[in-house]
Amino acid sequence: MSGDESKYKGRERHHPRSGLGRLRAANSKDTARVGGWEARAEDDAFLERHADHGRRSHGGESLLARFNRLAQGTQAPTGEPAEICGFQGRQVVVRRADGSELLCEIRSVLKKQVAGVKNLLCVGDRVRVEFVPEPVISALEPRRNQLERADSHNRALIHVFAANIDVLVIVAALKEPDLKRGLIDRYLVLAAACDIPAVVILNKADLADGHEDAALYRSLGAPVFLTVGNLGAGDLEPLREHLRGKTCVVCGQSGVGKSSLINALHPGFKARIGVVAEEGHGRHTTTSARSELLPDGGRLVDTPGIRECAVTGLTPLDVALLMPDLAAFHPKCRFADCSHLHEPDCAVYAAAEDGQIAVSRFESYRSIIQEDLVERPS
Ligand SMILES: Nc1nc2c(ncn2[C@@H]2O[C@H](COP(=O)(O)OP(=O)(O)O)[C@@H](O)[C@H]2O)c(=O)[nH]1
Ligand SMILES: [Mg+2]
Ligand SMILES: [Zn+2]
Repeated sequence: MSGDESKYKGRERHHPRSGLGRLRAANSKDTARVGGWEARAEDDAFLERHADHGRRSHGGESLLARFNRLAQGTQAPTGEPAEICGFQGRQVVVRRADGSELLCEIRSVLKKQVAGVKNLLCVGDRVRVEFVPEPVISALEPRRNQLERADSHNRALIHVFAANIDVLVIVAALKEPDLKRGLIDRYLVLAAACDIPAVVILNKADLADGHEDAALYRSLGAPVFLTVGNLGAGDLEPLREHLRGKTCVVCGQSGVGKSSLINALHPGFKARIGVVAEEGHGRHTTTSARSELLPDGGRLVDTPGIRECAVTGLTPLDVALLMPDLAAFHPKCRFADCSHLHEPDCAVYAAAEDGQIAVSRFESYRSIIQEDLVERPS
């Protein structure tokens, strides 16, 4: 057995406290957070129910389905339709149909139903606003999808980063900083887990040849674009065409060229990007997400939570099945629940050995299982 395996088995040792204790501790931290109402308003019964269960322990119902049932249960949508584009303290910033922004309170009956997730509402949510006379969010529209993952501080809770997303835009640099294939693979797993399409942008194509990597990610079904962001060159036009009018969540390490690409794709948007970037110095924006309207009618969603790249809240089997190249070999393993780490007659391991699965992909899988899925003390 490898030392890595013993690390994985050691997950219980990292939990001096019971699941219930961890939930309570996380909750007490939550109430001190900036943006107070985003914290859950849960009760003891909820804590009891969730203490010893995994993330999807909501009676078998996905959180998306649960949110949508809740949304449909809210009163008949009579208010003005709007879209959540940010948070400010305890208030919600919504964008109205004319593009203007409005600070809203949230009707207290909605606040009470937050139990079970870290944040009920998120950027991208479609809501109804009533004026009483101050603007109040009075009803929620069902979500098409949501970008979610187990909260890194309390994995019994789900953190929803954004809703109604068309595409997760994964930006990586081929060089400076070096290409982080493990990061691309983690974002691909996240997108797959949330059933959101992803594209891979291999930027700084002027500094290194990215054709082999482009072929790898294309073979996984992701559209790939090789770009030179600072010059607006490479596959910029096909990329612009692909993203036109879409709601995009852009993710990737700092310095890979995200801002350069956004400016190249949307000249004139620059000023607003600058504003968003400036806010980043404050404490507030570390927990706050924003959605900006793009000139082509799309949305650019910046959600700080996604900068943390660890995959959480999935089982090793989930991860293997969400990686299409590994999943293709999984049924040929001797054991149906093979972790592909140490079992005999493992078809995935064999495929990685003889080059049918890329080394980087198998390495990403192993490191997700052995690093990300192992809970650390918070
Ligand atoms: N050589 C090269 N440099 C780039 C490219 N795209 C961006 N840069 C530079 O990389 C640095 C980081 O870019 P930036 O857009 O701020 O990255 P961000 O942190 O992901 O938003 C800047 O100095 C850019 O000029 C590219 O395609 N090639
Ligand atoms: Mg930037
Ligand atoms: Zn296997």
